[in-house]
Amino acid sequence: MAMNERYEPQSIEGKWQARWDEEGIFRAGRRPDAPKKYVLEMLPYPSGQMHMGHVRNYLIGDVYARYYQMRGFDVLHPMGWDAFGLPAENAAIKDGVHPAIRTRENIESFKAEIKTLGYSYDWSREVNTSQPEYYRWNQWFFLQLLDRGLVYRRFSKVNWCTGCHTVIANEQVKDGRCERCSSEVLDKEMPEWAFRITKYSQDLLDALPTLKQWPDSITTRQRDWIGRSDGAEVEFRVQGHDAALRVFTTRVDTLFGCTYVVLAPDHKLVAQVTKPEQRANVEAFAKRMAAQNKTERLGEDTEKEGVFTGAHALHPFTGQPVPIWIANFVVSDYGTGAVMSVPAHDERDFAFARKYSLPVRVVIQPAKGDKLGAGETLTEASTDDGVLVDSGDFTGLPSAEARVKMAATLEAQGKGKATVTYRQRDWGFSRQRYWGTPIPIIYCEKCDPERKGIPVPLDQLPVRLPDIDTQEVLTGRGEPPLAKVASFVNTTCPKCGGPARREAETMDTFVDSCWYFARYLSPHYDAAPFDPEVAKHWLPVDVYVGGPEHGTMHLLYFRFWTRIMKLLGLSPVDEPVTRLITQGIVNGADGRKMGKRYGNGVAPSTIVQKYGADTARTYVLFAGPPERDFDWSPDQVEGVARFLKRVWTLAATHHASVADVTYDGPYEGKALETRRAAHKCLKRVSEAIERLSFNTGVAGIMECVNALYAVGTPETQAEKAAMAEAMRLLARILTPFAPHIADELAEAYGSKVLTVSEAWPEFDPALVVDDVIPYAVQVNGKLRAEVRVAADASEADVRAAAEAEEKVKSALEGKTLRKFVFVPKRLVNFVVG
Ligand code: ANZ
Ligand code: ZN
Repeated sequence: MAMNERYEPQSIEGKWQARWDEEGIFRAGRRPDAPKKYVLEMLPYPSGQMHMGHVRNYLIGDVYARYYQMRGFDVLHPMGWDAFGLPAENAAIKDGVHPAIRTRENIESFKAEIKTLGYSYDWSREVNTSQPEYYRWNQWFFLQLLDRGLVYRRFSKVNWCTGCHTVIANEQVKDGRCERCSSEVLDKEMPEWAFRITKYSQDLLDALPTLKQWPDSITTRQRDWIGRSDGAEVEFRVQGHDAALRVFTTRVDTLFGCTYVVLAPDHKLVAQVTKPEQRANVEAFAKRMAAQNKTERLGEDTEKEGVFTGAHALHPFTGQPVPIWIANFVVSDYGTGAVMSVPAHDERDFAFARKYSLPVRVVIQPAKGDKLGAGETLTEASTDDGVLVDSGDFTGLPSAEARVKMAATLEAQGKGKATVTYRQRDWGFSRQRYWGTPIPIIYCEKCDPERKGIPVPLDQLPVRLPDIDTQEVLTGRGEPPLAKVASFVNTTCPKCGGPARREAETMDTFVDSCWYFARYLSPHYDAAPFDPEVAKHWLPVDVYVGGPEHGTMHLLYFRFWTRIMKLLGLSPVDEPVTRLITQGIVNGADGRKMGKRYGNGVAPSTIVQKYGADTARTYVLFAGPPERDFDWSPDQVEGVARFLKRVWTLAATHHASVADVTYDGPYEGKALETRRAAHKCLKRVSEAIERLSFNTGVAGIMECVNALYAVGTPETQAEKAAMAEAMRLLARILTPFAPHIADELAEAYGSKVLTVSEAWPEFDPALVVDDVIPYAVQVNGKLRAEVRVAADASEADVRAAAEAEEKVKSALEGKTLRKFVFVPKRLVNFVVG
């Protein structure tokens, strides 16, 4: 077949995409006996348009999917839609378009755009989380978890916007006011549904070291997020009350240095212990704290402040009374909501003690160096471990040992114990929103007067999201939207058959993304969320690609969920993903994150239309290592377009004379050079893909093409055969990056099959040994030795090799080096005096 002289991506790309579709080349399960690879990218929220971040995300997965397919694996590479969520609902509040309609339209246009880039998706497994076929399983999971005590209803503090009359997210609170309407935001106690993820905190933490192929930055963030803290609880009795308060401390060794204790302003003991003369003060302070946004209140730069309650607590060991304060820096939902303050050994406590003239008592002396003076003379807290002083029976013990002994003594006396506290909280997942999964709960006044909630029987799932009059229901204020839909909320009680009301709240969309990766395995299975037999084959996901911003929420939630799925006998594994790749940000040409905010966006469609998908793909992969950010460069896009044109021209120029040549060796001279260029490229690209360095892979192909141009027109049979071989190899090497041009070249050079179904070629080791160059080694211009080093060795490498030669060593001995001369690829000269 003759080759067009000009590279016209627009005329070939659609054709190959259609061929891939027709042949079903990306269907998983085509090689049932081959080992599997499950390659996955985080499923997108279908906003109207795809941006470069998406393009990059999917490309990283695509390179692996195609590469592994060529490596002989049975590859699963699916795509779907995180279709529920706020943006569609907020848009509906603005313009009245039903979220379902908008979402459907968005999916259509998003999908059409994705398709222009030639990704290797198995579309037969497409999943849409807003379909009852999908979300009914969210409801099923909810009921299973409820059964096992892993879902519960709790009261918790939420941000309540006094203008919108609704709960808003932390991110929507700006300086204590609502981002949308600027009204005041208050902390409010509201009932909500929560998953008991903290039951798995330790397990999620313990398994982090097994995630060997996750970026350290992500596992570190998860470790911090879970925030295990080993310490002790210590009980202080309240003077004159039949009450006790418990503090949590990580430094029980400093217990004798405690000179006051502090309760959170909303601690339940505050009202009980506060003395009448302090009540007004305390109440005013607590009220001010309640009105303050928590993140602000706890900010590092926020001035520490508090008030005395008038009450005293009794030190558990000495019986001495210490004053009880309340202060802004103690939070009620960490530890026990109360702290023992040790100003001599804690910076925060020290500043507070100085501010309010509270005593400072030194109980830890540094193990080495200067001793601390009396508490009154300190200018700062001494926070390191050391040796205990003035600490009763524990005096003289090192801190670490004291912690163990003091906790044991407290426990023996019934005054405390060693404990572990976690920063991680349970996952509150109910939302006052319409566009999400209805929570399958019914409230019946007769059977359930406490409003605990009666589960919807399993055979009544799915609880379908009702159609609504958008204008009437989605107002953005007041009750959850579903509460306004009478046909939905009014139902009958599953227990007594009497009138009852449905739960009007819906689930956080993070529930949807907890298990979608398993739904792809059997997307239409209707006996369970997915077929556990099929899951045995495909799980875990081998490669997962997504943004690092999901380090804690999604990536922690789905690890939790995978454990749940194991518990339910569905998942064969505890951990969902073996290798995690977090891609860097695509910045605009101005170095700022590409997007609407800075008006520096480049639409993928314009690049595809102007240069073709292969250029868009190759450029994005070439622009930097997948995990690093890069700045968009129009010049580099042009450069990559020119490179692909050069590939084409090379192939087209030699096509007529070399494509049909048969020859059986030997190869030398130019022919050998041609083969060496191709095989070295193959080696380099294979290694680059394995170690996630796609940019150097592309660079390797560019160099190879330059080398093939440099050898000139093939003349002998050997040269022609070598060139034809190089072109065939090049086509296959290009497949993960620029698959359309790859298939076109392969076909022109005689291939009858799609490149992705061909094996990834093996390089010939004999052809990739690096060239070795001899260097003359001189001392003061006189030849002393010759060293042979790799052609690309650096000056330092050559010098080191030269200095290692015996003859050179002795010539340099006792002399002072004045100068070192380096002539690349020829000689080095040591000038000594
Ligand atoms: C006495 C003490 C002495 C403390 C000392 C530290 C140093 P992490 O490591 O983050 O767990 N704390 C405990 N509960 C608190 C709460 N609800 N709000 C604010 N602070 C709280 O921190 C544990 C330490 O934070 C605890 O140890 C306690 O102060 C404080 F030389 O107790 B420490
Ligand atoms: Zn009832």
